[in-house]
Amino acid sequence: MLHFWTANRRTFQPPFTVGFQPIQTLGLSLLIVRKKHFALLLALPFLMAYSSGSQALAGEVVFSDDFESGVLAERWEGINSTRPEGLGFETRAEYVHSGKRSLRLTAHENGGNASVAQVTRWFMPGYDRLYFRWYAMFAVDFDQGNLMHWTFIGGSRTDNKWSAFGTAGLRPGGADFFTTMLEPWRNWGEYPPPGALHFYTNYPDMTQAPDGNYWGNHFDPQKPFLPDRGRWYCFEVMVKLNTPGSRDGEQAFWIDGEKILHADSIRWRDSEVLKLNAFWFGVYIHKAVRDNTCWYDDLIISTDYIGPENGERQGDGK
Ligand SMILES: [Ca+2]
Repeated sequence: MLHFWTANRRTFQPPFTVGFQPIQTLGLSLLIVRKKHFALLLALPFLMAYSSGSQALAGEVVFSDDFESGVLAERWEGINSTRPEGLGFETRAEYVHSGKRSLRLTAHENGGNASVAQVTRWFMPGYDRLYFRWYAMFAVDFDQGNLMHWTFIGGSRTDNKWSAFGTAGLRPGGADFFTTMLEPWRNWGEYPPPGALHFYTNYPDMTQAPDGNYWGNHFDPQKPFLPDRGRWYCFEVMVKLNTPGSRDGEQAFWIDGEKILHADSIRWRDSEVLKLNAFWFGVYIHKAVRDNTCWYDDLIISTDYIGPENGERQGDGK
């Protein structure tokens, strides 16, 4: 059995482990998105903020979407799926978290080749710390096999929104990009689908893989969190960029208001030219032998902790 590789280059003892997984096809997908939607992206507004419902929030809302109105292209860019029916609004009540609609992403069966459904949002020039809160549910029959990608947070240059895209397998240089993804990880069959949630992260101090590439390093909580299929969860991710010249960056995630992982002492960048400025919902399956669906609802991106809608089991957000 293959196991991910534990890095030992870190100078502190974090409550998580770091490793890599060999993902070689994501960059191709990103390049396709880039070319296909470039004209559309240029036509969209610079920044749009939306109602975050009745929830009282401490921070500035950078973007929100409850998927209740309009069409996807009004608020999202990089709308991309292997089959046209692979994404859209869901109206069946059992697959809607709030109101009458949610977002459905299906990575369709593709003969064992890669399959994707995704929507992307930029917020240029960007921020130094953001919280990303959303609700999501994996289909009751979700089974990605081994490798997949899920939710992406990226940092591009403030003068080039594309610099974090098409970067799979590369080590960031400090002034070009960084990326982190919250995603389920099966650890080659150790965990039942969809798997244990962790970060898959490309940052300047990351560890090189034996094949010479820089596949995302894993940030795994010591106690794995295994979401059930067919159930809504509240997910929240925080990324705090470091001060250039210091290793004081962080990343953390919560599920249903409970903090699962908080990593610190991260160097994301060496220059202020990199900011947090890209996010996507995506289901990317590396070897798609069946259809795999996720539903999403009630996304809020804010400068401060958000927490679950009902206010129960609120984490400290720090
Ligand atoms: Ca909704």
